[in-house]
Amino acid sequence: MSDSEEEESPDRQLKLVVLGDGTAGKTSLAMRFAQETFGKQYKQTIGLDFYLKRIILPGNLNVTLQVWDVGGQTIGGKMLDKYIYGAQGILLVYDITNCQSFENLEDWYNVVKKVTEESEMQPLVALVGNKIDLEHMRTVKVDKHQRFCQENNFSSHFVSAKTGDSVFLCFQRIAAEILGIKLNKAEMEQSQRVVKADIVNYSQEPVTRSVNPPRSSMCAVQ
Ligand SMILES: Nc1nc2c(ncn2[C@@H]2O[C@H](COP(=O)(O)OP(=O)(O)OP(=O)(O)O)[C@@H](O)[C@H]2O)c(=O)[nH]1
Ligand SMILES: [Mg+2]
Repeated sequence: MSDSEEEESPDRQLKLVVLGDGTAGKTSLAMRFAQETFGKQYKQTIGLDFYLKRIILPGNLNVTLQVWDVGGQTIGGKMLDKYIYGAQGILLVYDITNCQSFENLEDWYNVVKKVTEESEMQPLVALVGNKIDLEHMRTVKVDKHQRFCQENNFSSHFVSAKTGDSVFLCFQRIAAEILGIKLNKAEMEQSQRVVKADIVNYSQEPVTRSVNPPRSSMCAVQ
């Protein structure tokens, strides 16, 4: 028996970089995805954190996702370019109840464009509206989100790191898209069901925000 019959194909590795303002929920999203946990207490990310998660895509393809969770305060800092460099996927995350966090994604995206303009491989960029459990407090209209996606060819996602709603699906879709794999409806529904089964009684308390003062005055209440 030859070795090749026994060997599994090696895992594909993808570098995904999660960007966006402080308190948008980047760490919560990464932790929900990689560890299936959520903490209500805000703990600011200083610099960078990493998470690893192995997923299986259709065709029995093992993919290890390296999630680079970048602190919201790194914008304007020297290290941000280095964090973004070599990413196959960028998640631009905002809080649907905080329109400033949406408006400021323009600045984050400008840094991404600057870092990747010279490189041959362009990363997939995903726009992720987080905190959809707080739909009643939404200030960023879905229209605005869709327009931003269409104008820049982003893939579009709405999630709740708190309840887990669509979190696995979001990462799965991004990985599949990067690797050129088409997910069928049944596969997408399946991953949504897996996550929904985890949902337990989280109370809906408003989140306090104390960081990221406005960088633009475009943020009118909708
Ligand atoms: N209701 C609700 N709260 C959330 C959700 N995601 C995150 N939060 C809360 O929002 C706050 C900020 O979340 P973090 O994940 O720490 O935010 P961050 O984007 O990593 O912030 P920085 O590390 O400063 O860049 C915390 O209190 C979280 O519990 C969500 O989906 N729904
Ligand atoms: Mg964080």
